[in-house]
Amino acid sequence: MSPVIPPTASFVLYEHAFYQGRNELIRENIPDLTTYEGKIGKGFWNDRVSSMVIHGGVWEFWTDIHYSGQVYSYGPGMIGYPPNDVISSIKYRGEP
Ligand SMILES: [Ca+2]
Repeated sequence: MSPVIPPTASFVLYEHAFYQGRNELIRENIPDLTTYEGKIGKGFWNDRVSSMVIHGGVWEFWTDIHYSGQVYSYGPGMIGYPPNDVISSIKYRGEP
C-alpha cells in the first residue's frame, strides 16, 4: 500500500543541471512521465529531468515507467545533478 502524501511533500523538477531551464512543481506520484500532463505538455519530463529541489518527503526517481529499472531516492535538499535525462517515473516513499 502506498503511503499517503502529506501536503508538505513536494519537489520541483528542472530541465537542466543546477536548476536551469523549465521547471515543474510536483506533489503526487507519477507512474509514467511519458503520459504526464504537466504545465509544459504531455510527456515533456520523460527522460528530461536534470536537477531538482526537494521541499519535503523522500521521493523515488525511477529510470523506467511504473517504478521499474534503477531507482534513486532523495530527501529534502537541492539535487543539482542527478542521473541525467533518464527519469521516467516518480513515487513518494515517506518522510525522512
Ligand atoms: Ca527513462
